[in-house]
Amino acid sequence: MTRILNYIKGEMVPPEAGAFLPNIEPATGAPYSEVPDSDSEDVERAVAAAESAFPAWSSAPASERSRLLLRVAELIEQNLERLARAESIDTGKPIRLARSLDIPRAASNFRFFATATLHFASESHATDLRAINYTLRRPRGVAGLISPWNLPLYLMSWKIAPALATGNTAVAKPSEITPMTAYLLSELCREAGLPAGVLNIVHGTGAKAGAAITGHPRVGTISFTGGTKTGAEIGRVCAPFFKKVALELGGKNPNIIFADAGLEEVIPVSIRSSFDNQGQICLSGSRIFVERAIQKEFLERFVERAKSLVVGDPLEESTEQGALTSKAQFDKVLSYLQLAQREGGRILCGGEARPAVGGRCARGYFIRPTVITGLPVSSRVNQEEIFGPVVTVTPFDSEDEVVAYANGTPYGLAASLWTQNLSRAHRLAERIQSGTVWINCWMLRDLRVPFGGMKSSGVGREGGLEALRFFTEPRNVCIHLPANPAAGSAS
Ligand code: TXE
Repeated sequence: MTRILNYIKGEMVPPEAGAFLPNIEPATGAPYSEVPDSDSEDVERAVAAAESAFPAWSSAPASERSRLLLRVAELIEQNLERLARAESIDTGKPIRLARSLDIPRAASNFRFFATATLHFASESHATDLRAINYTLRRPRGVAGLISPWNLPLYLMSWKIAPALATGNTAVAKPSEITPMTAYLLSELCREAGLPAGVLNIVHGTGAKAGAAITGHPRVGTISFTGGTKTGAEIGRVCAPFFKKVALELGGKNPNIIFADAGLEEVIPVSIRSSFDNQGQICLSGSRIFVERAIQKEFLERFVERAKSLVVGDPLEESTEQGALTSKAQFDKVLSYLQLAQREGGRILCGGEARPAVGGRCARGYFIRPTVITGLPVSSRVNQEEIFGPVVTVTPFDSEDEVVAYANGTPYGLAASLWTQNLSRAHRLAERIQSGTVWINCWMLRDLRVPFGGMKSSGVGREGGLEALRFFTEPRNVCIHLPANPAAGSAS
């Protein structure tokens, strides 16, 4: 059984206390590797390593940092198949998705920030003829990077790449539920020749290793992606230290479909926004609102397509829906399916656990794509993040009504809007409280755009310049320009 190791000061090391946790393959429900159960001792060593690497790394030419990060990107691409297979086994996601989305995106993250930093510039402000101000942007020191289990390498690299590119060093903690690709990444970083201590990866639980990072007085920058409740706890821990914190949290995203949208396009994209990665994407459109005139036709076509999705062994090429990533998540989603019935919902398809995925997957955490109607927008199922292959469909009659529905949850991460009416699209994009609004598309990502949530979906933005700014400290330098004495005497 593979024993995952921590990556500290350039070395692969076991946790100091020697404790490991089982790592479960969600498609089978069986342990298949072991992950370090690291504690504050391990985090202390990682922080010390990151601190001692900081002076050289932060003062190295940007082109040198860029070269090394581009090398990591290349190695990810060269190891695409191995990483995709590891991600699929660890998370339960279809290998096809890991191969086409997760791993290529991890390489793109490194490539993007390795080059973005070469073009990063800061502002200058001329104060009449009296002074020139310029903004000096310097790396902040040791960054703590904590990522979740739904898109493990994709989201971890989205934090590591900008932190390192701007000259910070880092202590990263992947989710204990999906540690494998972060472990493989640490080996690739060694192969790329990343100097010791620049990146350290400490594995373990949130309560122990995670809390040791967020509570560490010398880790001044924290970037976290995960659940809203955990985000609140991290905010509470970081506040007394005045840490710079970015929190990317949950979503309960509306997918709004007007009658003038062409269903030919709406249906396949809405299937993806509902069920890709078993609905375990913070951007999933889990609340579908359909204009009443087309509700019947939409439901017929959408449910037929949802029923036809191939649920199966994530390692099979034909599989479209794999397993949920953990037993805890599986139980959570099932509890919401029961709640939906208690709240008066009608389950049009799915709703059951463990469909006929036999063989080695007979004990895996599978749930069929589920479509529910008839629930009030105020129901718990429509208010709380389920994070599984479950969507609700609700009719609406007017723009005002659907805007109220869209904004009527504590979340504000992403929204999709389908219409051919351009004025309406702009009007609603402005009114919907959401960090991202997609018009006639979903998850069309550009790495340069600001990414993050409003309300309980988080604080701060990642992506492009926002990330480069987050990981640097702006300092204003004001140079006084005294009047020219020679000019004065001449007059
Ligand atoms: O995530 P956690 P959980 C949502 C989703 C899911 C729910 C709970 O609804 O059902 O959150 O998932 C680390 N200090 N999302 O509990 O706890 C943890 O080890 C420091 C949405 O599994 O948020 C892991 O590395 N770190 C989401 C990371 O936080 C702590 C993706 C995320 O785990 C910590 C995942 C602590 N006190 C879940 N406690 C999204 N936005 O995409 C935990 N961690």
